[in-house]
Amino acid sequence: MNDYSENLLVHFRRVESLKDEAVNYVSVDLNKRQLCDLELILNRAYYPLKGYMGREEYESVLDQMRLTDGTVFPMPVSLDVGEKVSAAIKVNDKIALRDEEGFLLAVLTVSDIFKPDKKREAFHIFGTDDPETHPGVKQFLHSVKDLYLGGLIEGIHYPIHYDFKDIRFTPSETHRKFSQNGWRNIIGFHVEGPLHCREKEMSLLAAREAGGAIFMQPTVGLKHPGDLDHYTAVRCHQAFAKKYPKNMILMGIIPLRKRSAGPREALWQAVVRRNYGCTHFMVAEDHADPFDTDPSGKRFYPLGAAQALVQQYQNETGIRMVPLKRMVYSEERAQYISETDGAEGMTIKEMSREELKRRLEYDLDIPEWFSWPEVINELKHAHPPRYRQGFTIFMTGLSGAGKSTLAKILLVKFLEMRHRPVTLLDGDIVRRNLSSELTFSREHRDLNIKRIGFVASEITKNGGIAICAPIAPYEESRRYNREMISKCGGYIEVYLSTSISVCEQRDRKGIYAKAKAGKMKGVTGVDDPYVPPANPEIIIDTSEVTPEEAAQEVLLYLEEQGYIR
Ligand code: PPS
Repeated sequence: MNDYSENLLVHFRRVESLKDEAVNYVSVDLNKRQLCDLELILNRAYYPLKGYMGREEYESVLDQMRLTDGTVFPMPVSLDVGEKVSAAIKVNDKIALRDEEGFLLAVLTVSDIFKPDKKREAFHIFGTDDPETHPGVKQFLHSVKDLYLGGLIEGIHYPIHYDFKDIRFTPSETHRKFSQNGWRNIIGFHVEGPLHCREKEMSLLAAREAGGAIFMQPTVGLKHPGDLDHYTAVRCHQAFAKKYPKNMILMGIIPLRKRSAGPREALWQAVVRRNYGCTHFMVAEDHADPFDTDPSGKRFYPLGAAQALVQQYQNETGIRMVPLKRMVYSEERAQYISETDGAEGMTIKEMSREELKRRLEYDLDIPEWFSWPEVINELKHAHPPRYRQGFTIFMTGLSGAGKSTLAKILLVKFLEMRHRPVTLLDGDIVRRNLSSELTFSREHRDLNIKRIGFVASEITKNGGIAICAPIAPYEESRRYNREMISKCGGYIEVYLSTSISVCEQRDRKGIYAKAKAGKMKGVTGVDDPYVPPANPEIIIDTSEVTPEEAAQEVLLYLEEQGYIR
C-alpha cells in the first residue's frame, strides 16, 4: 500500500470513529448562515483557518485584520451559539455540528467560549455600530447569537446540496481547472445580482488590463433552494457566462454570505478568491457597500475605499486589485465606453434596476444594448408579467359585511376567465378544516390569519389566485400576511367597511342576536375589537353597492394594475 492509500485509510477510519463518538456529543444544528462558514472552512476557502477563531484570534482580527501569526485575514469567523448550548459545554469538549436536518457534518473541539462585544465588533467590521444607518449592522446585531465558540474542526461531510452540484467547486478543484486550462492570470469576479451587457464589458476591460481569464463566482449564500429566485439567479449567471469568448471564463457558485461591510469585506473576498487560485480580484469603487444599488447614488463608504484597501494589502495577500471601471452605453458609438473617458457630449443610455423590474412586470420591451434575450427570459421566470403572476385577494371586515358573497362571485368570475387556478379560503371553511381547534381569542385569531396567509402565499407563489375572506380583525397579522405574500406575487387587501349596524340588521348567522342576548361572548364589533386596515388597496361598503357591483370594482382594480387582461 502506498502513502496516499494509507493516508486515505487512516482518514476514513478517523471519520468512522468520529461518527460513532459524536452520538454522545452535544449537538449544534447550524443555520444557513453558519453552514456557509462551515463549508468554506472545510473546503479551505478560508485558509489558513482550520476551525473557528478563539478569543485571541478574534480580537487580533478585529483590531489589526490579522491572525495572531500576522497573516492578513480581515473577517472574524467564530461559531455563535445561544446560552442553552454554552451552558451545556466547557472548554475541551467536543461538539457535533449538524445541518438543519440533524445530519452530522463535523466535530468541533472547543478551545474557547467567550462573549463578544457585538457593538465593538460591528464598529470594527462595518465602521459603525448604529443599526439604523447601516443595514449590515442591523442584520448582524439581530441574527448573530451572543456567545462565540472557537476551536479546531474535524470534517466529516460537506454540507449537502442537491442543486447545481456541477458548479460548486472547491478551491482544489478550481486550482486544477485553472492549470488544465493553461491559465496563469486568473481574475476573480465576485457577483451578487443578475448581470447584463454592461457588466460583461466592464469585466472584460478589467480582464484585458490584467491580462488574464475570469473566474466568475456568484454568491448563493443565504438563498434557500426552495426559492424560485435562487434557480433563476444561477441560470441568469450561466446564460451570462456563455456570452464571453471561449476559454475566457469559468463560473462556479460560492456559499459566501454577504455582509455589506465595504472595504473590509472586499479585502476578505480577495483573500478567499486567492484561496480559490485567483491572482487578481476585480473591485468596484463601491464594492460591498450596503447601498450599492441605491438609485439615488447614496453610499455608506467613500468611493474607491474598497479598491484602496485591497491594493494596500496586495503584496501580502498575494492577490492583486483590478479596478472594475464603470461603463455606460453611448448611442453614437453603439457600444459601452468608460464613464470617465470619452463619455462627455455623448448620448448615454442607462436603465435602473427599478425600470428593469417595471418592464419585466408589464412585459415591456428590454433593449438589446441592455441585456440578452437568454438572460431576460430567465428573469421573466422570476418576475413574470403581472398577468401571469399569482395573487391574493385578502378581504377583511365584520361578520355580515359581505365577504363570503363577494368571494363567491369573484371565484366564479376567475373560473370563467380560466387564466389561473383559484382557491377560496373563506373564514368559515378555514375554521372547519385548517383551524378547527382554534378559539376566537386574540392569539388564536392571529394564528388563524397567519395560517390563511401561509396557504395563500403558497398558492400565489405557484401562480394561482387565493381569495381569502376571514374577519381578520387585527392589523399586525394582516401586515404579516401582506409582507409574506407580496414576496410571492400580488397582494390586494379589500376592506369591506360595511358598518356594524348594517351587519347587525343582516345577521344571517344570528351571532349578533346571540351576542345581544348575552348567549355569545367576544363577538367582533360587539364586545371584541375590529381594527380597520391602515392602507387597503380597495374599500367597499356593501350597504351602498350590490354584490355584483362590488365584484366589478375589484375586477376593475385588477385590470388597471395589470393582473388580468
Ligand atoms: S377571525 O377573527 O378572522 O379569526 O375570524 P374568522 O376565522 O373569519 O371566523 C369568523 C366566522 O366565525 C363565526 N364566529 C365569530 N365571528 C366573530 N366573533 C366571534 N366570537 C365568532 N364566533 C364565531 C362568524 O360566523 C364568522 O363568519 P363570517 O363569515 O365572518 O360571517
